[in-house]
Amino acid sequence: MIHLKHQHFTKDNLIEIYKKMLLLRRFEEKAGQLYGMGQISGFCHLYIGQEAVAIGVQYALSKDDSIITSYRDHGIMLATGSDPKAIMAELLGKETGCSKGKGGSMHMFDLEKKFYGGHGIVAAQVPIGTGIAFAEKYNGTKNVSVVYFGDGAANQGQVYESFNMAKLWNLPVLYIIENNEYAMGTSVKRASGMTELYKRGYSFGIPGVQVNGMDFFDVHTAVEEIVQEMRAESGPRIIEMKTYRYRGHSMSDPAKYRTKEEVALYKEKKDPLDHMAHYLKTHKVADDKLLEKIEEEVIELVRESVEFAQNSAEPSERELYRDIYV
Ligand SMILES: Cc1ncc(C[n+]2csc(CCOP(=O)(O)OP(=O)(O)O)c2C)c(N)n1
Ligand SMILES: [Mg+2]
Repeated sequence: MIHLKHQHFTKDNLIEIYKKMLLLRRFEEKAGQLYGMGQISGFCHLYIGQEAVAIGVQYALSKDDSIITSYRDHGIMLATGSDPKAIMAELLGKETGCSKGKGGSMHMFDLEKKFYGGHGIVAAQVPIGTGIAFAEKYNGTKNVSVVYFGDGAANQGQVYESFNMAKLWNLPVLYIIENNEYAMGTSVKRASGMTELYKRGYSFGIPGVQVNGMDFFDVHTAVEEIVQEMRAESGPRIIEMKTYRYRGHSMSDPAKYRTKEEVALYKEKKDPLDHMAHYLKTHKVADDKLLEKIEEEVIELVRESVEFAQNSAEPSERELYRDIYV
């Protein structure tokens, strides 16, 4: 008997999920191209390879749960259902961007989707997201605050101060550690004495699990189960997602710290989109023709977002003094 991983989902759901994953991939590829053409400036960190994490997490949440992450934020923000046009416009520094063209790649924000950024300081989002969980608990909601951070960020001190308070007050915070194997050019093994990052909360009393972050269903199942538990009994949890970034850390990355074979192994054997496409085909949810149609629709969506961004104006000089503290 074939074990169906998608029992929860209708055929239309599954197609929508695949389409979203593909949107993250094609959007980021386009962002990379526009960066190369000089249309995006500053830093730009692509999410390619990690799509199953953001989409798997998103489908297990309710619209009232909040999300916060690092500078590698475009994919996670797209996953929340935020408008690709406003994200692309932000990348191009235009006034129609989600942060009015003043935040750029690392500082995206969408209050309506409860997406609280986009943070450039490694691990800075961890105490902020823990504070959001505090607010949810204080207000008596059943909402969860999802806090993404990387394997590199997992070695920052503020993470552990946050863990302590999260457990002390049993805050509804779900820490998602995206272990993509590298922090800039440093592998986890070169930076961490103990590399099983899901265990990092144990001494604080926070349970943790490790999940294959290259598989949508694995991610979704784990998050759904844990979030259900958290709504019944508030308290922090950790999920370590084992994933991989295909591109360089940022846009200038000599990539001397890993072998071509290692990257090829993930792209060719473990790719989350290939896995999903294969699953859809073998379970007769989609055929090649439908997958091609989805591809065309996604490319059109990305094209429209680029057109919108390119045709938008730059922020006016007066904007320099708006929405700032000084
Ligand atoms: C406090 C601080 N230290 C150093 C940096 C420079 N820096 C930017 S990203 C990064 C690596 C973080 O890696 P990881 O947490 O694994 O996230 P990933 O980039 O893999 O998503 C570093 C050291 C920074 N932005 N902030
Ligand atoms: Mg990393």
